Amino acid sequence: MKKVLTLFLTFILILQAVFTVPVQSAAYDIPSNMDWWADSHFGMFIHLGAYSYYGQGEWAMSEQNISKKEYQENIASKFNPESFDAKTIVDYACKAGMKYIVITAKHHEGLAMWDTQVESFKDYTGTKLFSLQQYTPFGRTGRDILMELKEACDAAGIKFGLYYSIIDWNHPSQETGTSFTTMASMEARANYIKDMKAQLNELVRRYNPSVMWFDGDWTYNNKEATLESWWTEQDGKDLYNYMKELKPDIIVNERVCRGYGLGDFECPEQRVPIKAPSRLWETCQTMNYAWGYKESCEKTYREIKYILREFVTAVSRGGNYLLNIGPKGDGTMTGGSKKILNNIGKWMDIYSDSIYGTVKSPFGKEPGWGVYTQKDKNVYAHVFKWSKNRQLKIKCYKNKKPSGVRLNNSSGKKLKFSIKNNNIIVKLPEKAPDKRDTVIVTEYKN
Ligand code: FHN
Repeated sequence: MKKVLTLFLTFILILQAVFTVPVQSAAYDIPSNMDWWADSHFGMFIHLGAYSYYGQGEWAMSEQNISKKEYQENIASKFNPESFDAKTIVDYACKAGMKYIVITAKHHEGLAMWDTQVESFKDYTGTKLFSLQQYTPFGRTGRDILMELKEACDAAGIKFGLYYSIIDWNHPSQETGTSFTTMASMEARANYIKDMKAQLNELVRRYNPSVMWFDGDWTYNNKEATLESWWTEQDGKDLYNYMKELKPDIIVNERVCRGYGLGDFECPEQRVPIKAPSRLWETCQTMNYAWGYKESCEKTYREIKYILREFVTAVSRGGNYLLNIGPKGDGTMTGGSKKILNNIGKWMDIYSDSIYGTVKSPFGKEPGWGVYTQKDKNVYAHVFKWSKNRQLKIKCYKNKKPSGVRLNNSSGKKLKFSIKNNNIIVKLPEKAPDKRDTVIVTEYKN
């Protein structure tokens, strides 16, 4: 009897598997602490530091060979982001449809954007802590930018994350080289790692970030190795474990030591990989070829349609998109970044259900006209190129006939279609409702 019952149940399960299509086919194994992250697909990156005051990008110190003394006396000591307005930034992020923000707590220049108490992070004279609060005129305000941003994120219901650079051009343990830092000794190395962890402890205790986004981890890649290539894969593993001890559900990127499959997600930079990584991933991107505020790049904002399509393409390949803004030295957002965020927001107001909670395209090959995303019983066709003959060929999902095809905008206009060789041939309206990306949804009943 037991055998018969088991057989019957197996038969029911098989029937279910065959006839229940399409269902949400999770593209990757998603641990529960990352559900929100994988569903949201869209976040804001903020690069803000003393380099924002200088206005020549966050690499200026290294690129222009500026000494620590010069950098700190002429640049960092004048950095005063007094017009930083967390609520405005969060409003822009939310209107654009972003669900999380990651801000630089410490970039390669070494300036801590919070009131760190870790003693070794002093300025070049060794007398003052090299932080926004202790070193810059902004300290007089008694404000805490990271806390303001965190609280604004909490109030808006979006997540808050912090960026932290492993290399540090200010810390006495390191000599600033080209894109690498040279560690002074094994003892200095051990002490720096200890102190870095103390800073991370401060950050987690104080701001309870949902994401910890590391960078500046590449010294191991230096051909002229410095002190056993000073930051190693093992250091990356230790750092990851340390972060999880501090906060078990924190999400940590792969740059605890990139290239070794560490961390919770992979981080391609300024590109959407053609072949999507085999685990969760996020690409970070600039709007204008600059991370930190760079005056000369204020004229080089990319066209919104390319940013939008890149974002959608990342999602269609199963990724997240972290789009950067580089506020000016006074902390205000640039006009160019506001415009782009507003424009993306207008598109998201109409089409965001083809983004949130979706998984990557169920079809291997991308069509010539755009890309696909998928959620539950819907397959979304993101049409970048509108065909002149008003016909669009969409693949049938699992060889099934869809129950309906419609424009995914507020009109919800049903579109006529026929099926040919496992393809849905859709009759398009004459004009694309959105030339950048019109979304057409194909729905399947079972
Ligand atoms: O060197 C940095 C750069 O300044 C910027 O912060 C980007 C953002 O991903 N990451 C580094 C290079 O990988």
